[in-house]
Amino acid sequence: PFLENVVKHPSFISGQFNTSFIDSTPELFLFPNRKDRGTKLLNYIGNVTVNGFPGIEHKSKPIFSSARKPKMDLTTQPKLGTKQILEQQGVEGLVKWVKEQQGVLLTDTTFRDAHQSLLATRVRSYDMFGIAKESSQVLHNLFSYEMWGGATFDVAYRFLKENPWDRLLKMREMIPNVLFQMLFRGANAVGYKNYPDNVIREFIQKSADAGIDVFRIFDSLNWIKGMGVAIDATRQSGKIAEAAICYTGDILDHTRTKYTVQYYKDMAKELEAVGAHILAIKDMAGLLKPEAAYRLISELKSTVDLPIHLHTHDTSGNGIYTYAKAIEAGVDIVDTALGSMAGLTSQPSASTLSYAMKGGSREVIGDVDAFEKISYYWEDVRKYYQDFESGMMSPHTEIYVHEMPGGQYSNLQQQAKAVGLGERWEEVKEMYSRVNLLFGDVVKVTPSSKVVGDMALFMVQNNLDEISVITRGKMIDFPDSVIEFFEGYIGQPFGGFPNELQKVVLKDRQAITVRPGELLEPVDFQAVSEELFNKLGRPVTNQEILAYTLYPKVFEEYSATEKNFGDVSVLDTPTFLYGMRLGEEIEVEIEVGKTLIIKLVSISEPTNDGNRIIYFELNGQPREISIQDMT
Ligand code: 3PY
Ligand code: ZN
Repeated sequence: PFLENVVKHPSFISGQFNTSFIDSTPELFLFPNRKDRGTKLLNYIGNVTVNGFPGIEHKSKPIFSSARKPKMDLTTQPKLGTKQILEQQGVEGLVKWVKEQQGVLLTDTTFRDAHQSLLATRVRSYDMFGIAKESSQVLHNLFSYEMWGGATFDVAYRFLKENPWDRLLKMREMIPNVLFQMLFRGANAVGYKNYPDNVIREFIQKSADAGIDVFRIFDSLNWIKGMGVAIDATRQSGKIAEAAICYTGDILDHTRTKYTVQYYKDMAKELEAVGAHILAIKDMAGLLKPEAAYRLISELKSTVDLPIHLHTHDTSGNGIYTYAKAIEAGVDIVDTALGSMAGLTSQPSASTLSYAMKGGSREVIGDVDAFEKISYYWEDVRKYYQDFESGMMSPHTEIYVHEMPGGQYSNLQQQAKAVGLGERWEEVKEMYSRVNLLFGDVVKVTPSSKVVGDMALFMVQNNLDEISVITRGKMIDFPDSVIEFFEGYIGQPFGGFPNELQKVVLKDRQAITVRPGELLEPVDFQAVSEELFNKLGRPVTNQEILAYTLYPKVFEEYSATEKNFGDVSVLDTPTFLYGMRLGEEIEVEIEVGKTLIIKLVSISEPTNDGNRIIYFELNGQPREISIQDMT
């Protein structure tokens, strides 16, 4: 272990050490406590069985049937796809190839936005790995998989207690033939606030190294200045910069004059000028109605020379119709999810769109039977996560009024429940649209949508309205995100801030009008690496340094869980979320070829100090674990 510590130490790796390195670097002698992995997992399982999992109703584990998978030979190489086009012909070659397609290309969002929008981002790597090879075999015609970024980075560490970088690396191994795409929030990276420029650059480079090919870059206020560094970093890394315009309002509603066709055309031209390889229209709330889609795509096609990639959410039920009109107008790529993970706040279904376009002049590129087969798997897996469903059962045209992004709906609902406003969800939604107007009609997408959501929760909770916010504002401590927004720390909204409200929120704070990245000191990664090394008492990777830089507290909590429970990502999802039933036996593959057999034998009544003894069998040997009952 000593040698391992030395060679993994950041100073050693960077060559910044001299002969006194060993004497002056006492951390080298901190050897990881290799507590037996089996015991750690028993602790996790015992704990979830007794105390439950946050957000899951605490009850005996339901019996789930195992997820259906298409039978196929997974040892044969999958067919070549867009990844090979990028490798062989470069970014320009790939862009040219996209433009030459007569049919419509698809991005599959099942691994990212679909579950972010339907299941509060809770789908675990385990379930993705379970179908990755099959997907690679039969979905080889996709333009890309959107499978990383957005909220998945944070949620993986925070709630799923797993490492999102491992997800990316393993998926890359299992899907070598199709481009991987991530959602990148411009200067906010995969977080909720602006980060220094060197963090943005480093994150993009490391994501590219780990397997991301297409970076969909947006700014939550459509502020192009907030996107420049990310676009440049993507180009530097040799990957595809897909710059996004976030769509809001309604271009065909002549009473809404802020976000017009001209506004979107101007933005598209600017994005082309700053180096976009592909233009995305990111309709994060599903507000782009069919006729508006036809008009917008037609206009953009004659404005820029870039392929156009359309993203929508099907909340209103109009998603397929919107795509059909966009396809008629010449859109190149659209985002869909597999049927069982599609619809409502998620993307429209790949198979539905394929059938809709059959026989026309522009068919969907892809095998509809393959979409169906892989969809069965997700239909079964989705059941594990039933407690994270939003409860939305049917199309909601009210989206055209509250304009809430699909990816936010189920998360904000969870947040509302967490602060005791579960019963007042209707009021929260209505307040969301009122806050939007109060803020001057802003683009709402992470993190600006979070600001609007936080303010809506805050106003409902404190019984505030538009007038009392201003009249009583001097006495009110507004949520931090709202203060940061009015300070200009997530960028400048189109048309500026509403002055009166800004003054009330900021009190004696000063607002900035420059790009926050110009003011933020670069992060000293060497110093962060040493800090983290000292905290964790073990060598750290560049990926961990980045995670800690973005989310210090979340990453520390994740590391503490990992220390106590080991790598819990190896557990199947029902066990991870519910623990085990009495008498149940499970198999856990902790590494290739190493499987643990775990049986839950019995659970004692609580002792005087509130602990329960859990009796397991681990590979046939009796094991006892004591767990504090916190229920
Ligand atoms: C995200 O930023 O996570 C989104 O999905 C925005 O739509
Ligand atoms: Zn989305």
